[in-house]
Amino acid sequence: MGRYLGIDASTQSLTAMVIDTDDEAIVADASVNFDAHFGSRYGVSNGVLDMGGGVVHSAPLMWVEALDLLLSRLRDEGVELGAIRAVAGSGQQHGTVYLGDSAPAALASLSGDQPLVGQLERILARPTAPVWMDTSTSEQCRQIEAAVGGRQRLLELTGNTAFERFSGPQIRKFYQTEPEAYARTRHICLVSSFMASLFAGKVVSVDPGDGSGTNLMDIRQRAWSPAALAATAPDLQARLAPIIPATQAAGPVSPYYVQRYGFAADCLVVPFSGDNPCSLIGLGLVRPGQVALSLGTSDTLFACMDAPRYSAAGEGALFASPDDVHYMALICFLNGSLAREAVRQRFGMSWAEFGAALAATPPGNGGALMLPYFAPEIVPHVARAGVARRNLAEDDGPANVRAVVEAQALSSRLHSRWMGVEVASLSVTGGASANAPILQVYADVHGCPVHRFATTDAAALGAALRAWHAERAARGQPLAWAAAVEPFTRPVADSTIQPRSQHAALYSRLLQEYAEFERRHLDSQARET
Ligand code: XUL
Repeated sequence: MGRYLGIDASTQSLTAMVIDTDDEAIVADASVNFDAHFGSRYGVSNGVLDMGGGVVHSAPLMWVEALDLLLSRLRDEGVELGAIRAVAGSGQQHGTVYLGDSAPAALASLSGDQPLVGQLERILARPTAPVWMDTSTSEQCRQIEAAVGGRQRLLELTGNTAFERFSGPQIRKFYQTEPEAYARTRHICLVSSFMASLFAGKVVSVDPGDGSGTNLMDIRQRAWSPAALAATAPDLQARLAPIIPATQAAGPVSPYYVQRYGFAADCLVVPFSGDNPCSLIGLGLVRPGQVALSLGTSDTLFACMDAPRYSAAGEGALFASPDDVHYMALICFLNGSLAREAVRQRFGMSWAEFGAALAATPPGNGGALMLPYFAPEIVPHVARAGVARRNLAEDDGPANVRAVVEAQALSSRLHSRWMGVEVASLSVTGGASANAPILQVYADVHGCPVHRFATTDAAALGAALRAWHAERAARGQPLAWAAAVEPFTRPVADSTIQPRSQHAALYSRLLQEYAEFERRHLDSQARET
């Protein structure tokens, strides 16, 4: 029986998923919501502590407590934890956890008689951990970019310009504002490597997937970059264990899990990675050209790339894939369902009527175009909300429906060009993916088949699949990535929508027109500021 555990340490909850690779099925899952269980004790709301002024932290000891609660739930539900051969995990990206001198010994001597929290409450050199929602590090971002030789240099070196939410700027701010606590810090973990360390009973290194979200990793070498480390804080190298391959097990679980929960002594711990890199695997994107689009409040595009290409215009983030070979692009379009919903509500339509309006209007919309900035946009960067229309009457419901969806599909093609990826297939997830006419527009605009993909937690699934892949390699029976992901990432049956080749030329032309319309709009906004 091949059973593997994936843990997803996200912002608001800690989730476990157990897969059975013989049955090709998810056989158990459980989740602990931080607010519900620990909100009053740790003072968190939506899993975080909003300290004002853009400072947003969370509480590592809360995650420690949540881990015991999660595992006891699985055990009490009768999940046979002894059958699990390996565990891997996914963590919210970018957050940093600061451990003091006592951490290695405390982790190594965990006793199964007591819960984790009492045994680990003194290991932190800083009680709270800044997370990805922290926006208070703009100054540090500019300083790091300047110190490595400029924005472009940091981009070439690490794959990303300095982002407020990334780990390097967080570390620099800690060093600048709390130099004594920084001096007392022995190890800096990411959320992912901290959770892996709890399982392994020793400090587990960061993997390249999450390492690439730090502004500290040389994206080509998949190793810490001495120049980026030096630009961030003194003696940082000594506080970061070397980056390790994501596909190599870090060792067996700590005896704690054997004694307390009945794990097998030889159950392996595989390095945890970031939630987005794990989702790449959980969405089945292991070949260059495979792209997924999650249609949520915002639309997020994930792509597997063969080389570390980056967007000079800041149109997305570049991470290493935890398959240890490829790279991933992550692009967030803020006006996703937000914009579709605004149009639907404006014309009082149900989603079925929205789909019908789309199906009843012609591809290309008779030349009508919309720039759907119902809220400020991330990609392309639009600072102020404002919808622009061309040849489009504001009160024409069906034409506005087509215009918003075509704009989103065209924008996703236009602003993913930097990936240099020939999009071979598009897997669409999220609420709006149930709407076939929306998928038809994406198929026609991208000129590739679009599949509907049902997923509950791609990050936890990706983690479980990574556990399987690494355990097979450790046993000398390596498994190709495509074979590992295939049984768990099949598209919804009969959901594939083919592009209609008769519209290819129309959409190539429309793409140019849309790009021009957008460029003029952005230029005029820039002139106004
Ligand atoms: C990605 C990012 C978020 C976090 C939280 O860069 O900041 O997606 O990973 O989930």
